[in-house]
Parts: sequence; C-alpha cells; structure tokens
Amino acid sequence: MGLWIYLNGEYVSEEEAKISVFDHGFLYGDGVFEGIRAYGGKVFKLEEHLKRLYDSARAIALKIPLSKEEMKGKVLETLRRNKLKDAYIRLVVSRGKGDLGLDPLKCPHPEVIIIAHKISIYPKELYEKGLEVVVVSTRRNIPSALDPCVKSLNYLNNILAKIEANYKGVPEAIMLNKDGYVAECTGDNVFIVKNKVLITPPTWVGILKGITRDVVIHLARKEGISVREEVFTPAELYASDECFLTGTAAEVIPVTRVDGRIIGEGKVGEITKKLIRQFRRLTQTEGTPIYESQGG
Ligand code: PXG
Repeated sequence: MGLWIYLNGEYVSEEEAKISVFDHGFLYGDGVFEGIRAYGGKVFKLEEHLKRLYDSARAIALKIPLSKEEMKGKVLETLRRNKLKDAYIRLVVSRGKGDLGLDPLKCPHPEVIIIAHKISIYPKELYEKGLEVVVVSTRRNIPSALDPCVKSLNYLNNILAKIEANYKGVPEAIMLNKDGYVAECTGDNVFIVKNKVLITPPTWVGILKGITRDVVIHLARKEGISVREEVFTPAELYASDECFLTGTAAEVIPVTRVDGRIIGEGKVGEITKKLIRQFRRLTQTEGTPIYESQGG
C-alpha cells in the first residue's frame, strides 16, 4: 500500500501526487518547508514548526492559503490516513504554478503539500561513537542575500556543502559564515562544550533557528548547565571538550572528530550524554496527540 499525500486540499495517492513543471518551487526553489517528527503517536513541537513555516512564508511574501489551525488539522489527518505513529513529516508550500519568468505575481495559487513517511535515522552506533565531520569551503548564505533563518526551498547552498562532505567521506559538513565563524551544518545546528559551558552560535551569525536547538538550550539550562550564544572559530571548535549537532532528523548527535582533530577524548562527553538522554525523554512524553484516544 502506498502513501496518502495531502495536495492542495485533497488526499491523493503517491502516484497521483504530481505538481506542474511550471511550479515556481520546482523552477526556482521559490517556497518554504518544514521537517517535523512524530514519536509514539504524538507530534513533537508542532506549534513551533508551524510558527516557523508561517514566519518563513511571510519573509518571502508568500501567503499560505490555510490558517495555522487548519494546517495543524491537515498534518494530523495526513498522519491518521497513513496510520503512522512514528513519522517524519515534510510540509511544503511553494509559490505555485506561474509562467517561465521569475515574477511571483504570476503565481496566484500557492501549492500546499504534506508528506508523512516512516523515518530513516542515523545508525545507533553513531550516537555511541560520535560522527566525524569536516569544515567545508562553501560559506553559509549571507543574511543580506538570503537569510538562513528562512527555511526556503532553495537549499543549494547546503547541498554544495553536503557535496564537499560526501567527497571527504563524512556524513556532515560544518559551514562557516562569511567572516569565518562557525555557523551550522547542512541540516543541523552546532554546539560545543568548553570548560563545562555549552556554546552555540547566535542566530545573527546567519543560521536556521533550529527547534531542536531551542529545546536543547532549554533542557541544558534546566539541568543547571550554563549556556551561551556566542561566536566561535574552527580553531575553538577543534579545541572544544565536546561537540554535538541538533536537528529534527538527527535529534542530538555527538561529534568526535573534526577535520581529523579528535574532540575531547574522542568519546562522547558527559554533557552530551546527559542532553541526549533528556532530549529522548522529552520526545517520548511531550507532543500533540495524533489519535484522540491513545488506547487503540
Ligand atoms: N539548520 C538547517 C540549515 C536545517 O535545515 C536545522 C538546522 C535544524 O533545525 P530543527 O528545527 O530541525 O532542529 C535544519 C533542519 C533532513 C533535513 O531530512 C533536515 C532539515 C532540512 C532538510 C532536511 O535531515 N533541517
């Protein structure tokens, strides 16, 4: 049995879920998206993801043809139609069909697509051993050109960085901003620990304000760990005691090697371990229920 996809007000089969070759999301990357997770029948941080989607849309002057409340209903219904409890949800709003020119005024009907699918995650051993990453030469988009806080369909900047990581044979790339400060990864935010202080780049550096990032900052403060949003350089990253990445797909994942330098002792640090534990606990307990009664 295939998937049921929400496409502009209807639930259609995977085979029927088609968009026009004149869609500006396809032609120009003109649109916005979200990636959301459901754990054990509950959607994690749904309101926060919807808020970011609508903020991203506003930033690019894209009017989403559904209210946030309606969108929430459609996300939950898509999960129910696919009988999913643990899932990855991809919400896409594109500018819609226009002509071959750039002009968004020629696109009167934005397209809304919701795909709910089984999740594919990093292998379990990487959470125990940690990832190897590299700092790549592709710089993160400058905010004055295309602000990384907008989760737009234009991900070529990140894909170019991912190509560099692939070429080096590692699963993730650390991107710097134009001034050489650590910004973020291709689909994750970055944290380091130095002298028991948790440090992550501030949003003005030019990063996506990750929802997992916000959750981790909150969890750390609750644990009594001091957290600072501060810039740091690759050299400071190499000399850190611990390093991890955060994202909806990866959750909290340790990094133990950067550009061949061993981080800390080369094993997953204590603060990282604690935050992985606390984050997992939260995903199991909090969230918007998909099914009214969780019994059946
Ligand atoms: N930075 C960027 C550039 C992202 O795209 C994050 C950080 C983490 O944000 P959240 O809110 O998820 O904590 C993202 C998230 C995927 C995938 O399937 C993930 C993202 C984008 C595209 C694909 O792994 N992004």
